[in-house]
This record gives sequence, structure tokens and C-alpha cells, in this order.
Amino acid sequence: KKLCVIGLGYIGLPTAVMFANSGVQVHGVDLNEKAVSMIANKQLHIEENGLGERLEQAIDSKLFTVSTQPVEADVYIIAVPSPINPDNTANLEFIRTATASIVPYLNKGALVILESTVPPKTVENVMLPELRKSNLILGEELFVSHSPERVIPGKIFEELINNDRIVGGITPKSAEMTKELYKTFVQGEIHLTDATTAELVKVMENTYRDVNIAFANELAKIAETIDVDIWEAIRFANFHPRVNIHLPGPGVGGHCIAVDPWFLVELSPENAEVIKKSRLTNNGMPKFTAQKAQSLLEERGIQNGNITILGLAFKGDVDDLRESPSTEVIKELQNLSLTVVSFDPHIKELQHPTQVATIEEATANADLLILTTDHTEFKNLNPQTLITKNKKPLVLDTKNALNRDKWEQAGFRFYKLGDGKN
Ligand code: SAJ
Repeated sequence: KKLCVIGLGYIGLPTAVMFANSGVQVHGVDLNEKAVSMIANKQLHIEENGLGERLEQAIDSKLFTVSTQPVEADVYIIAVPSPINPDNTANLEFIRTATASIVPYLNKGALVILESTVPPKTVENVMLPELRKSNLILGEELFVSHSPERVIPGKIFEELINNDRIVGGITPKSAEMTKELYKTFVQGEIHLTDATTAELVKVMENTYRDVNIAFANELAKIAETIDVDIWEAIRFANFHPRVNIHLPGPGVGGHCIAVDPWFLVELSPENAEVIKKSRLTNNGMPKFTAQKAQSLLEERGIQNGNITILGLAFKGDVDDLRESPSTEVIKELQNLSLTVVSFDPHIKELQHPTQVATIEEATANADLLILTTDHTEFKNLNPQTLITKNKKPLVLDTKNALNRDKWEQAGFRFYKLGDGKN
């Protein structure tokens, strides 16, 4: 079998490499010429644990080739972005274009699999009309399924292999064929259903997380009013066998959790009330964080303070700052006329206007450090080594990542989001 993977980003590239390293001939396609030439030279354009070695193995084995154009194959996997527009409606143009791009190459018996997360009915309403242009009979000569990825950045390979998968076909045979393919390396169960159910299941999973985080954020704000440490309270509540409260923070980022719930709001606005409110609650957290920072500074009589943001990535130990709450916190702080510099050890090239290259440079003038991303480097940071102009700087930990005692011993005044004690 020959496989062609469209989209070589966080999902497409690891998936392509896994198949190639399991003995399948894979051709990867991306519109980004720079990414394609980097991959061909065994260089990474994204960071993911274990990706470097696996890419090298795949290219060396000659089972993995890349270009900017699709090729003829038995199976196509589409893993392109499905972002939202500024008005929170789904932008399915990448899905439509990627589907259209493979139509000239489709032969009888081909299987087309969508991995991208999409609003329910996208396979039916966006992909099938394009695929019909191949003149192949759907379900008889051309098979189509949705096999949503469920992996978490940072642990992609572990989860690709071990997670269960939900596969939905436009016909039972489409689903069966997809299961056979993924069994090449998937050790988790592969559950079969129809395409629309699979679409809904994937969006539900991420919406569950968003709503749960919104609940945690709401609890954090409540806890602040009564000087209770929400992190400890949630830890205790989760000892209950049927309670699993997620964690608060400066907001929800990434291209999944903060995006997918809008697909349900667009689909059924009159019903998706909790879902919509949760999105808004989470989107309000950067402002809440900035206001807390400002009031901490004011209480100390510091006007026009200098703030250092520790972490630009949307979550710990990843290198991705797109849709990151940190960048929103920075905007909100700047709206309050505060001066901000930022530092992120995972983001190598300076990608944000406030970003500086070293932690020393970032903290030299700081009145207040705000930890917005729980990178391991920050957890292991020795605060004794930081020299700041302000003799008693403040630190606001929005992720419960830092050790209070260590920071207080180093002369910092320590605060957490969701902990009212000042
Ligand atoms: N976050 C919180 N509190 C929490 C957990 C996360 O504030 O308790 C924040 C993170 O800091 C981050 C955002 O939420 O800003 C999203 O991070 P995440 O780790 O929850 O999720 P993603 O976007 O990296 O990956 C999710 C995963 N979905 C679920 O866990 C249900 C992953 O399995 C999906 O494959 C992925 O979305 C996707 O591609 O859809």
C-alpha cells in the first residue's frame, strides 16, 4: 500500500513518520516549501519529543518522501488546519482545498481519511462534493472516513500508539479499511462508527475539556474572594472517585480546545449555552490575570511597573505560541500601560515583539514576574540566580508551577492565580 499524507504539521508529520517506520511507503505533502525542504533534509520545522530520530529513520529508509504536490496513492490522509474565522465560525477552506488537490490522483479502490478536527457534517458537506468530481462511486469505488487525531502535543508518539481511536466511515467498509490501516502501529482499540458521529465525538472531547477548565477558572475567582488556595482545593476534590476538575490558568490556548467548542456553537447556537459561556470565561482569563498583576503592583505602590512574562508557548514544554494565552496577557498588560518583556526557552527565534533572548535580560528590570507557561525550565529555575533592579520583586504564578518557599527565600513576594492571600 502507498500512502499520501496531506499536511505535514503537528499531526501529519508524526503520523507520516510512524507509518513509514512501520514499513509503509509514505509520501508527505505540504504547501510550505520551506517546511518541505527542511523535512527532506531531516530537519524539524516543529518541536515534538522523539520526532527528530524518527524523521531521520524514515528519510534514511527511503520509505518517506516529501514534496509540495500530491502523488498517486492507495490511501490519502488529510491533516490540515481547520481554524476559526474572527467571527468564531469554522474556516474549512484548507479542508476543501486539500480534498480538491487529491481528486486528480484518485483511482478505483482509493481510501481518503480525514484526521483534522471539524464541525460535524464536514465530511458530508465539504469533502464529498469535491470527491464526487473524481467520478468514482462513493462507498463502492472510493472510500472515505474520519479518523480524528486525539494526541496531545508533547506526547504525540506515545499517544499515537496507545490511544484508542474512533473511526467513522461514510460506509461500514470505509471504516473497516481505515481500521486495517491504523492497526499497522496503533495498539489502542479502534472503535468503528459513521463519519458524522466520529466528527461529533472528537469535538465533544475537546469541548468537555474547555468547559471543565472554565469551571476551574470560575472556581479560582471564587476562591480568591475568600483567600482559599484553589489548587489545593481542587487536589482535594479530585480524591473523590467521581470528580475530575481540571486546572485554572491564564487562559486556554492551542488550536484545538479554544477552537473546537465554537463548532458546536455555530452548529446549534440556541442549545450551546454552557459551551459558549465557557469559551467566554476562558477567553476572559488573560484580562483577569493582567488586572490581578496591576492590583498587586498598585498595592506595593509601584506605578508604571516593569513586567516579565515567563513563557510564550500555549502550554508547558511545547514551542508553539499560536493562540497562546501568554500573548493575550501581554496585550492586556500593555492596555494597562505596563511595560512588558517576555522570555521563552522553547521558542528559539524571537517571535514576539516583547521577547528577549535570555532570562537575565528578561528579569533585569522586573518589578513583577508572571509565570504564564509551566515549562520544566521554569519549574527548575533557581530564583537565587536572578538579579533584578527591584530589591523585592513580585512573582505571580498562574500555573501553580513554582515552589513558594524557594522563591520567598530568594527574596521574592510570591502570589498565585486562584489564591487570594496577598
Ligand atoms: N489548560 C488549562 N487547564 C487544564 C488543562 C489545560 O488551562 O487543566 C490549558 C493549557 O494550558 C492550554 C490549553 O488548555 O493553554 C490546551 O491544552 P491541553 O493540554 O488541554 O490540550 P491540547 O490543545 O494540547 O490538546 C488537546 C487534547 N484534547 C483533550 O485532551 C481532550 C488532545 O488529546 C487533542 O488531540 C488535541 O487537543 C487536538 O488536537 O484536538
